[in-house]
Amino acid sequence: MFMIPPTHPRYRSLVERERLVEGFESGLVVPQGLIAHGRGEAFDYLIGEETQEFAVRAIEAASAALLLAERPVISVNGNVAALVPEHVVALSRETGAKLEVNLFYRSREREEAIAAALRRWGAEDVLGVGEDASAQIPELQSERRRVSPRGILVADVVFVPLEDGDRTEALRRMGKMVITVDLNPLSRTARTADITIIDNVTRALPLLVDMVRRHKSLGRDSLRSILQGYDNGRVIGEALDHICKRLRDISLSFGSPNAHRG
Ligand code: PTJ
Repeated sequence: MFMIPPTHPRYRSLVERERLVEGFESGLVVPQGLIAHGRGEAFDYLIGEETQEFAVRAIEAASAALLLAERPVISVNGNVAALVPEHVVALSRETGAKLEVNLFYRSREREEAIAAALRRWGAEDVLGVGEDASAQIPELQSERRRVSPRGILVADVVFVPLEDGDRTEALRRMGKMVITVDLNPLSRTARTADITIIDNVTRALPLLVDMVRRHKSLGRDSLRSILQGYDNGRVIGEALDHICKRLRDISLSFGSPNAHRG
């Protein structure tokens, strides 16, 4: 990995880039994944590169949903395998959710490389590799339609960090609850999912694992009331308000005469 000095003001962000470049060189990440990360970085910049209150509330709801689920599945793509493999494996262990490889740019080599990356962090069963991805999500044309009959096909709750809108819509049409992590509150996935964690996956995943550990001592009724009190539309609205307010404050600090308006 290219050596980034820990004192660099953008250390965290630069290390993430290095992890993705390494993931690209080792066959986990596609070039398109690097572009997708760049879009995420731009939104992270607007959000302030810190986990905000609206994301914490979505993390609480996601934790409750995963613990209440009967057949939860975590869908893993190349970027997620490069950035947070240890945390998806920990989340799977804490919630009992199955891990399934699901790729937009699917190839057998990438499926196996991603499964191996998860196994290095202690994953045992990784679904969605080779013939295991033998079932199909109806009405979906992309490679993401291929799923495991033991995993996503029969799941009641599917966690799909960094997803594309088509599959989110298709999974919802199948009656599944969809949880996502997406820095872009305007993306189709963000707007379609049941629970949208608007945060960087590198910050959100460790927080989600901690939340699940804390929530495990709660009864099912308490978890249900967390979920029932959650409003995803409101969370997206708050994320957009937060970005607007931040931009107005910054604009004001530069002396914009119009910044106080709106
Ligand atoms: O590994 P594959 O073949 O499944 O392909 C994975 C990518 C990510 C390339 C594929 O799913 C894709 O093209 O995704 P999109 O449609 O570009 O959507 C990715 C979304 O994730 C965008 O809305 C980005 O803003 C967001 N995003 C990117 N990096 C992060 C992120 N959200 C949270 N944390 C990030 N680090």
